Amino acid sequence: MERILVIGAAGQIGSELTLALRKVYGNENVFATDLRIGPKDLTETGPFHILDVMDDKRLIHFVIRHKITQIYHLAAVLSGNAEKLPLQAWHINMASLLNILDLAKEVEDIHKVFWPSSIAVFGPSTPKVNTPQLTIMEPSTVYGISKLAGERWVEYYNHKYNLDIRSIRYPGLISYKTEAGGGTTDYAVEIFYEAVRNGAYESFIKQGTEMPMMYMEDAIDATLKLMDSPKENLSISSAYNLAGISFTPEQLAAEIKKHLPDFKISYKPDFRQQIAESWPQSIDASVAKNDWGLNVKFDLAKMTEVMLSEITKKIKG
Ligand code: NAD
Ligand code: AKB
Repeated sequence: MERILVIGAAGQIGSELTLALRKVYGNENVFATDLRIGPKDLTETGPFHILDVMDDKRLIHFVIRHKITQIYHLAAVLSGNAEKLPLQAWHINMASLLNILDLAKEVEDIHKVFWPSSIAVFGPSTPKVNTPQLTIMEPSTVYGISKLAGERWVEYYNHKYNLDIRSIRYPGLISYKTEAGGGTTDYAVEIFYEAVRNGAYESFIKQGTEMPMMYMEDAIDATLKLMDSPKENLSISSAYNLAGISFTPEQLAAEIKKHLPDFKISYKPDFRQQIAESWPQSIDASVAKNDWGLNVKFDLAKMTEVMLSEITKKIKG
């Protein structure tokens, strides 16, 4: 029987991935943990504990006491926040991952780990269009450097200790349940809230800046598919490229206008513009498609329709 620990469960991905894992493995077998209390549907449908991933002693006690067999480690400082406190972000992102990798090495019951990487592993010298799985990687942000170093550590532990740690380079994720956690792609979530609340949005990303994105339902489906695949099908032992949809702020605004004709977008780029410009515009995910059947269902139109209708329900009741 699988017993799953989700770390960072109250965040944008964790608040949805935990519920999806509970559907598969049973509510009582999926332990949601975070530094902060999670939303009601997390705390009321299964175990929820306050746990700091940096506290390695409590972490190992928790894993042994609850007979954990799989870990999903989602806690991290994202790109925008990381630039404000680079050394702190580096420490949190790397020390937490190394805690988990070492736990997987030491505790025999743990037979699978998931840790997300990001399109932030790519940098200004990477080919921008249809970025291949294997290419130049010279990230210029502390977040990207930590994700690239993380990928190398994941591959090292997989090979050296014969472990099964799996990873995906998520693009910017778009969802309505939990607001985004301090990244560069957050504009593409904020825009929907502001469109519904005020009919207008001031974008911190400039017109013409195309970035790879994905609707959360597709990202959760991809994560479950990767984690469920037989190990022998996986040709990548670091992190898989993942691709959903690519768009610019004005393309997203035009799609929103189809539902809210008076919606207005304006532009006031900040420090995150430079981060966005260092990342790819689109990603080649053919290896993920071949190895474990990545299948994307949401295009820009379908995603916009769902986001607007769910956020309208959330805000206006
Ligand atoms: P988020 O910021 O929304 O959530 C992270 C959660 O981790 C938060 O709830 C936070 O309270 C918790 N946390 C922080 N420090 C902790 C600690 N010391 N101990 C325990 N919990 C702690 O982030 P997210 O968007 O859900 O991202 C999850 C993972 O996916 C991260 O590794 C991120 O880099 C990666 N990722 C996210 C995206 C995206 O668009 N959301 C894209 C690429 C990669
Ligand atoms: C961010 O913008 O930092 C994240 C990511 C793409 O990793 N959404």
